[in-house]
Amino acid sequence: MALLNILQYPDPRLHNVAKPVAQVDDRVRAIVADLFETMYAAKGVGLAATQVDIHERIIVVDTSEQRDQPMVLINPQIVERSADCKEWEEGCLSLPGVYDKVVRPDRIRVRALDARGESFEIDADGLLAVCVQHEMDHLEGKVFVDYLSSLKRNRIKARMRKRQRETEAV
Ligand code: K1U
Ligand code: ZN
Repeated sequence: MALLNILQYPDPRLHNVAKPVAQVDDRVRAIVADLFETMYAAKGVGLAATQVDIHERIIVVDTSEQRDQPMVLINPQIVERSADCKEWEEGCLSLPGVYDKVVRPDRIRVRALDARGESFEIDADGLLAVCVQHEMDHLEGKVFVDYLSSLKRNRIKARMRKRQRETEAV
């Protein structure tokens, strides 16, 4: 297992569109193990392969309080979404310290492959629904700040670039 580097916004690689996984094999399971290790170490509730510069459709989530309900979704697809939407304050491990409100469907049904390559479906609401949609956006090259106004996004971009310059100078 390995702790992977999380790309920081505005790294252009965060906008790559991930490719479907053709076969769930030991190579993919090794990526999944590294994603979980990286997500738990960073104290996140989710992580997409895109965020660690792997452009394949793999996400991991664990929204449980005890941090004991790991879930892997390979080639996830939303097969149903509720008409009613909800606003949540989102964060992202690729934008530490940045939080803002995003409106998304309140409930979703997702179909995906598990780590054995078997298809399953889940109904998600609350934080799990928000997190799965946020991670699926990463696979499309979309970051939550893309939902904000260009004024807000440009301010965030400038703040992140300044922070990166300061880190590099140390
Ligand atoms: O970077 C990521 O994609 C992970 C991200 C997932 C997420 C959290 C909350 C709303 C939407 C998406 C995080 O884990 S952010 C950091 C975090 O630990 C957290 C933030 C809010 C609630 C719970 C946890
Ligand atoms: Zn994120």
